[in-house]
Amino acid sequence: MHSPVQRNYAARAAHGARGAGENLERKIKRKEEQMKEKLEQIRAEALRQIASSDALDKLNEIRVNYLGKKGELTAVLKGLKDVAPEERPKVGQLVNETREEIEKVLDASKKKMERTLREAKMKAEVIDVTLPAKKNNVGHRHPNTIALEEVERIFIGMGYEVVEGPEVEKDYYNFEALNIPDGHPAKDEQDTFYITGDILLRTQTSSTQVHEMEKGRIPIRMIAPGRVFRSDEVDATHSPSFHQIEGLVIDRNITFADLKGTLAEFARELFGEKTKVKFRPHHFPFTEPSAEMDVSCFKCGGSGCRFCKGSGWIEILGCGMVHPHVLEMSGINPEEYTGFAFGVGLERIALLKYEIDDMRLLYENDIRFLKQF
Ligand code: 2NL
Repeated sequence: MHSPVQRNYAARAAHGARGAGENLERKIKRKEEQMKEKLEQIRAEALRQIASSDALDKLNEIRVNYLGKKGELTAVLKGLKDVAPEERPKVGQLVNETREEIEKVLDASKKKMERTLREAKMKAEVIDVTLPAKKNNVGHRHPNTIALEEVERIFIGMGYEVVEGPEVEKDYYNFEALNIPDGHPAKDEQDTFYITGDILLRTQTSSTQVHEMEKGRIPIRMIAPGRVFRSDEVDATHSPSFHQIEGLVIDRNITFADLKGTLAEFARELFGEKTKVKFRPHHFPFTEPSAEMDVSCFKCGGSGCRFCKGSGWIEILGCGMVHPHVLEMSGINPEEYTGFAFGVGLERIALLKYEIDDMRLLYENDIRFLKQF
């Protein structure tokens, strides 16, 4: 079907050879020339813009401006209706050729730009595998941990079990079951962190041992290491949270000689085989008799030095025979069984063993400090 306009052209062309038609023919010819010129302009301008664009967005913008639905070439195609029908295929082909050329140059330009970008990116991200590696800062066991593992190793070697228990305890397990009744000076409420009236943060790990005694599986040979809490001001030898290792042995015929032999062996393994021990009478509510054990100074061998403050001895732990009342409260018959117990501060062992003069260093976790042990 011919559109009305096309029919018009056809009619004019038919009369082309005659007088009136000649003018029209020239007009149409000129239109064709104009379009060719226009196309050449578009081509030149597009290629110029492509050549001078330096970003992918710009190329895309050019593509839309020239080749898009509302672009320059589409506009030219719309003008085709004013071209003589027999010239239209030629002009149409010219439009297509122009489109193809712009497209080709655009694609080539895009590829080149992408390659340049990729190369720049790879260059920027290049990894020099010959560079020396960054030093990996590996952690280090804490002096407390080293000391604890040493103590555990010694007691495990003597047939002891390591038992851990809760840090939050009932008043009963921390105090009463250990023969420390209300009003006893050892149960100073100022020194204990209470959570409620009868729930507290344990002040010693004996509570774990009371739980074991209640189970009634005898003999018992155990150590109970763990964190304990006391409302102390921080200084070189105190902290509100520190660690304790308690030990407990219960069986038939356990005597003070067993206590002495065991703890002397412990001291020799921990501080060296030449280490001597001595026991001084003491008092704890939960043991009877009670004692404190000193070890001969492992620095001077006992002759007296700065380390042992000239005495030749260093206080190391508290101990004693488990009080009959303590056994009884946990359901153990004191007529049938006896036992000994001891308690030692883990930080104290670490400070002594590694000659650290301030407990606060143990809690700062400065890797430069920790690495020395
Ligand atoms: C110290 C003293 C000690 C105990 C802890 C204990 C536990 C039970 C029964 C009897 Cl279940 N006694 N523990 C005994 C004597 C001393 O610790 O000065 N610790 C740092």
